[in-house]
Amino acid sequence: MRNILLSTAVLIGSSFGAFAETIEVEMLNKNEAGDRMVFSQELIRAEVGDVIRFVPTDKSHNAQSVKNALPENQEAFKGKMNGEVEYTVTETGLTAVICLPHQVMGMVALVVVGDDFSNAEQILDARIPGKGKAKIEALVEEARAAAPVADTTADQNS
Ligand SMILES: [Cu+2]
Repeated sequence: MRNILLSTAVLIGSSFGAFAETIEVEMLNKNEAGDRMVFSQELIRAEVGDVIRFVPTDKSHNAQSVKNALPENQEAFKGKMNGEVEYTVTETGLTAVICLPHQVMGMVALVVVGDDFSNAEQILDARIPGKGKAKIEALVEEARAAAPVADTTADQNS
């Protein structure tokens, strides 16, 4: 089993040409801009193989995925209140992340992997209440706007 895991890791590493990273995201009562109840990063760019670690810097928060708002075959996650939790990225696509008690106040984040927006509609249809919904919509839009446009002229010019 261990060998299988190791070779899978090698395959992932070689096909994406980068070392897996750990990305730390803090759960905060207030960020530097003065926004209350927020994740320190709201648009989280990651690659397959990366680990996103949600850290309870302030109390009374958690981090978890939302039903039907993550890539197919990607394992969901749910951190405990005041608990650190890691989300290991295995699939490309979008993942909505919420803090359960504060999603209504907009404490949400969007994980973007591989500039794959194929599940954007599911993310936008996910059941997220209050300001969380509007922020997820804004984050999807922001991520899309910043995504590199497929360069169809590359072959012709070379
Ligand atoms: Cu919270």
